[in-house]
This record gives sequence, C-alpha cells and structure tokens, in this order.
Amino acid sequence: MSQLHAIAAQFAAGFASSGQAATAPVVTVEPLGNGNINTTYLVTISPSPASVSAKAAEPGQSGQRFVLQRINTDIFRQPELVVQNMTVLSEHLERHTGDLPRRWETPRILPTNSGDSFVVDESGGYWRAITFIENAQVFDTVKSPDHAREVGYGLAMFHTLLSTLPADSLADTLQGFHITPGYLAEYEQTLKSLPSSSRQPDIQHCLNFIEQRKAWAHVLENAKAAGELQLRPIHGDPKVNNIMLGPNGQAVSLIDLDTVKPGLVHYDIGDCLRSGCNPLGEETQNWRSVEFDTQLAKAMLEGYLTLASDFLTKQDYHYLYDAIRLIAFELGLRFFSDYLAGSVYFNVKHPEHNLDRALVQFQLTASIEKQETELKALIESLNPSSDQTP
Ligand code: GN1
Ligand code: MG
Repeated sequence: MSQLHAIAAQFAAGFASSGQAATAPVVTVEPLGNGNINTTYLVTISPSPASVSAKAAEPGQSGQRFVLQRINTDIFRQPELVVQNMTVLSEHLERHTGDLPRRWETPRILPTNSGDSFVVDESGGYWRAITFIENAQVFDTVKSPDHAREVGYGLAMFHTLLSTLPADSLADTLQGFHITPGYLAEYEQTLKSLPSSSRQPDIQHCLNFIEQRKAWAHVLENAKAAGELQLRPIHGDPKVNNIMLGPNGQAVSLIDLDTVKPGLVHYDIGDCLRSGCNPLGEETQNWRSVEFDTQLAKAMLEGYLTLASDFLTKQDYHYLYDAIRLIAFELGLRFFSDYLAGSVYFNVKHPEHNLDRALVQFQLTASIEKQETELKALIESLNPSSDQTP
C-alpha cells in the first residue's frame, strides 16, 4: 500500500462509521483542485455490499468519496485551530440551516478511525479529512453573468449563515491574513536585500506599482481602527473556484474553510470579485490583456446583495470600491513579495511563477482603477439607502 493510501485508510473507517459505508477499503487517491498552499486529494472507498443495495450506489453519487488534505503547517502553524474553527462552524450551521429555501451544504471534518482530528505521518505532516460535496462543480473562471450572480449569492449565503455566530467564537488561524499594511511591511523588509542589478523591467514595474499605492493600502485597516467597519466571521478565501455550483447552475457550497475566521466582509467581497471578474483567470500568461469585467461585477454584486443588503451598513457600502481594488492589489503584493523572498509561501511551478501572478493582479488593479467612476456608480445604484436608488 502506498503511503497516501495508508493515510487515507486511517480515515476510511471513521468515514464509514459516519453512516456513509459499512466497510471501507480505499480504492483510489487522486489529486484534487489546484490550491496554492495545502495538498489535496480525493479518496474513493469501495462501499460495502450492504450500503450499495441500500443506496443503489453509483460512483460519485453515493457518498463514498472524501477529501484528504495535507495541511501546510509552515503557514497554518496551529492546524488544530483550523479543525476547531470548522467544528464550531459545523455546529453553528447544524442549528441554523434547517429551513433554507434551497440546497446548501458545508464540508465537515471527518474523524480518523480512532476518533482523532488528524493523522500525523512519519515526517510530521498533518493530514485531515473532510466531506466531499457530491453532485456539484467548481470553475476557475466565471462563465456568464448568471454564473457571476450565483457566485455572489453563494458568498452572501455563507455570510448570512455566519452572521449569527459571534466573530470571537472563531480562532485566528492565520495571523495577519488580509492585513495589507502587514504585507507592505514584510515587502519593505524583503526589498532591503534586493540587489539593484536584479531589477529587470517587470520587477521595476511591480516596484513602481506598489510604491504609488502605499499610502492608500491602509484604507480598510484605517476604517476598521476608526470603528467604521466591524469584524465578522468571514471565509477568507472565497475565490471563484471555492464556490460550488449544482447541476442547475445554482451555488450550493463554499468550500476550503481553513481561513474562516474573524475579519472584514470586505476582504471576502474583494477576493470574490478580483477572482471572478477576471475572465483570463489568475494563472494567465498574458498579463497585459487582463481586464476587470464590470458587467460580471454587476451581476456578482447583485447576487451578493440579494441577501447581504439585510446586514450591510451604510459604511460597508462606502468601502466596497476600495475593497475590490485593494484585495486585487494585496494579492499582487503578496505574490510579488513571495517572488522576491524565493517563493516560500505559494506553491510554484517555475521560478518566475509568482512574478507572473503578481503582474496579473496588478494589471487587474489598474483595470479596476480605470473603471473607478463606473464601479462607484454601480455600487451607488445597488445601495438601498442611496438617494439614487429608484
Ligand atoms: C491561496 O491555496 P489556495 O489556492 O486556496 C491563498 C489565498 C489566495 C490564493 C490565490 C491561506 O489560496 O489567500 O487568494 O492562494 N491562501 C492562503 O490563488 O494564503
Ligand atoms: Mg484556500
């Protein structure tokens, strides 16, 4: 048995005892998704004859698959807090998702065969398992305004469900996450050791781009410090390929819950829009052609506000444009800093990968800035307390 199969097997009986299958030999362990931090696999176990006849099981339809992840503990230094937050979330949702008008599912932690939350392998790697949302799909880019609307709706559903959970019941699994001034400070530190000889044009472009936006980059943290924006439970990473759609095209789940923690909903809204309104996607090689699609943003915000207008304040609306601009800029800064630091944070496929990714996010930021007037007018038109609302 390979090491991966052996680790998966340590969750398989726990999975079985959660009522999904009676016996559980691991059949396959396959890479899943394209996350930049953790390593993720989809495990298929063979259902017992009893559960096959009881559920008329078909592959992928009978719940005999689960997700296995190796947590990157260089980044999530207290993986037990990640599991703790997911448990708090599951318990909260169990109490509050009873009467939803449409399908909505949230991944849950699966225990090991001996009832623990993790398997620690021989080299100290932390492995955990979670349920796989069947009968749903993810996409790396948004395909249509309808898709955008559902992505927005899904994020709002998640925020709405969490809005009754006190933010301080969640631990901080990743300190400094989305605190742009913190990323700027790290960047400035890294810059000190950058030899001027290595400043090729693309690097120089990134340096200038950041330099021109340094003062503004404090905008959300300043608003938080001034009490204009409040901490709420957030997802932290609601990029478009973390929002699953069911066969009818409706959003059914928000996955990848490691960064659920107290934060500003603005981080989530910004992340959702910067990922969903970039039709070329964040991995494009063609950064000069990157554009922010304001029509998709309109649909996404409309979908979001279908539910979120119930809890957003006037100040929240006021900072929406900055949030959209800032989270694209912040991700560019994070990629660029990591490039300069030798790509120690984000997984890379080649040495220039993080530089390429930074150029994409900065081009997206520039496109957002070019459409500032249009975007602000759009946000204003969607704000129920605005004078311009018909
Ligand atoms: C990372 O690993 P993944 O792809 O789910 C990162 C996000 C970035 C994203 C960019 C914990 O998420 O903040 O937006 O890459 N997650 C963490 O693709 O830093
Ligand atoms: Mg993630």
